[in-house]
Amino acid sequence: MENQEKLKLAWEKIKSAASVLVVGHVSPDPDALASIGAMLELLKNLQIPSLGYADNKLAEIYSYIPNEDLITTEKPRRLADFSVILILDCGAISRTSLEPELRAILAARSSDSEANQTRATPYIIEFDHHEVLESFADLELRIPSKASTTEIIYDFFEANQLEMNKAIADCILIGLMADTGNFLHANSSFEVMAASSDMLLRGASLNKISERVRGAGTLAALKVWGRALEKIKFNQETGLVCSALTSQDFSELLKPEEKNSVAEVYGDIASFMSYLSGAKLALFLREENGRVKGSFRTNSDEIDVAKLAQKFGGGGHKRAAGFIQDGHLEETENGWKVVK
Ligand SMILES: [Mn+2]
Repeated sequence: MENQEKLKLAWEKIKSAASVLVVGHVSPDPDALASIGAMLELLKNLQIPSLGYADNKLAEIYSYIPNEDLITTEKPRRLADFSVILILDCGAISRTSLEPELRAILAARSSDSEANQTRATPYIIEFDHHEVLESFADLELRIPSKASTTEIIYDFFEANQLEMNKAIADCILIGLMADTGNFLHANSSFEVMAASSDMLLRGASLNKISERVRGAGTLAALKVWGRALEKIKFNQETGLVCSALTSQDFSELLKPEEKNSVAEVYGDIASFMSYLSGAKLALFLREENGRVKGSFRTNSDEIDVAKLAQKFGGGGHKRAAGFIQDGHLEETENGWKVVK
């Protein structure tokens, strides 16, 4: 099925739904929350009962996203009661933080004999711009060439000639700006710019959004930037630029309550490092609760960091990807290594 047909089928399913659960990935970023926010706005206008859900949300820094206050971090109890489940920006079923519940629905379905398809089960729709790891949705709108999930949501509104009010325009622009680093990254395509200017025409607040999406924000975040840049290492031969922050760095720099407020800067630090003259690949590492998280960035067409991250059990996009490993960091002569 062509994407255009899929976008229309998604609308058929959504508009006739009795209730819709809208799910974003665990520890949601602005694109995930804005994607949920846009769909909740549509459902509100249709007067279809809906619930937005994303686990481990950092409420205090994302309150500028429309409908963010409607997104709960409390696990929805009976998934089977929803007629449509919309999964946004998740990359993989494990990123929904509803994996066992979703797998139970899929298993119950396949155990129903064909003659006995009486059980009503939710219709699962996925909108995502990450590379595929596993297909599980009934309708999968996975378009890795798109800069953000909100860009796919824009196509969904366009394909079905749905009205986009200011809240929806703000949401779509937030996802576009966040996932392109305020239009600085190589994924800022012609389509991204065209969709963004359309959102401005519909009243989206460019200044407010760029301030919120881009700004280093807090003093704590600036301290994290400072330490990360101070510890930078660059290998001229391989073109790898890397930096790392250990638990000790964090305890020296931040009060415990400040830690959540800086979660947004790590990807930005990796992106910033990738623009170093002569760099081909940037890697930013950090220790968090006995694990090491890594963020890869590249501006080179020859490097696919999604594949690189997969080698470490992670994933992402061609130019931006990440992974998590158990262990801690040890500094070596040329860089850092993860020690279990
Ligand atoms: Mn995204």
